[in-house]
Amino acid sequence: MQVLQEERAAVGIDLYRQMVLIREFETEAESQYKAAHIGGYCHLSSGQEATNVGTVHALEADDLLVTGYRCHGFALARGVPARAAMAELFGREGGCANGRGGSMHLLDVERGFYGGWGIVAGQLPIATGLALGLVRQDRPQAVLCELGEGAVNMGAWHESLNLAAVWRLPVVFLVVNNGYGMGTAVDRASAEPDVFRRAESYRMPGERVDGDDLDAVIEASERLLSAARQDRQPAVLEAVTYRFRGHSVADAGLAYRTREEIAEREARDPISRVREQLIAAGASEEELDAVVAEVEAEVADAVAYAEADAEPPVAELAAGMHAAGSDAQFERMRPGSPFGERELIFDAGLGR
Ligand SMILES: Cc1ncc(C[n+]2csc(CCOP(=O)(O)OP(=O)(O)O)c2C)c(N)n1
Repeated sequence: MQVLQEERAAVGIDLYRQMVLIREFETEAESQYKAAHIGGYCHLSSGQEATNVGTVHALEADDLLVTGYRCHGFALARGVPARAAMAELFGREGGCANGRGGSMHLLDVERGFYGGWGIVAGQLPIATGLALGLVRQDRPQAVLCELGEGAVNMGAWHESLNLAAVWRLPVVFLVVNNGYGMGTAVDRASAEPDVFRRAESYRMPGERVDGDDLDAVIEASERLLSAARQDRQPAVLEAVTYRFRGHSVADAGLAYRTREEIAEREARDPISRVREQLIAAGASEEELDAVVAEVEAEVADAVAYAEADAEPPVAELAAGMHAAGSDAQFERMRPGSPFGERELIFDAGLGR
């Protein structure tokens, strides 16, 4: 395992810990949902952990992350505490969105995680706008925007990639291709099922990576994110992976795929793959078992925390939903205001 050899054993073990945390968290979330302790929808990332952890590992501390609704794994990899994530699933005050978002809308702005969005492709214009914001503030960071392969036929995909390319915005569009958008296989929904090739239409680099190969995910993500930071080069990264569970906890996931297909993919579990690599590189079974035990305790603690936490008071339901308006905001938008086009980013964007 490259990470293990090139960096330090501790890094490889930490990445393994994160992957195990995501799996344990999701397994527990499924039970809690089935016990009706979690409301709304609940989409699990089990099977996709190498993509979650590898892409987020490639982010710098000040980079920004935006995802779709299958967001628990990305949030945990970005460092959102398991307690805050579980409490959010439970709709509690101590949740990372103060109980207002739920499973699909995890949020942690301090860690540069701008959500968790429930509308398919709704996160793309937000990520593109964040990237524009970075440029206008002269900040040398990048945005990583996750979406499912089912989102690439939405208008927001075309509009966002087009603007990202025209304005040279520092954003990497990470398409997590887990084979199915709900129950529809990618080649039944997409005229070009090789999703990474779509980047060509916008004259930006597009790459496909084995999303279950942690090293490969880290390598491609680091390279594309550095090009975004250094040259404002937007890109598409398609990570091919598989979701072990149904579309959401409410879906058994068996109506549109066979048990054999699922078993075949589970046999190539990305977590076992990393574990084998760590053992081959010198880690001991006991050491890795201890990591699993620690994570199990962490997830049990997160559930206990969420159960004990209070629900947000109904009277404060709308707190944090709307920013306070200001007249100045509208003044700036008046026709002929000094906020004319020359103030926008076009000079900076096209001059390069
Ligand atoms: C605009 C919009 N249309 C439809 C839906 C219902 N919906 C929720 S998830 C989903 C499938 C998306 O699949 P994909 O983008 O591949 O992501 P995955 O679930 O595989 O992570 C659909 C159609 C929605 N949330 N938003």
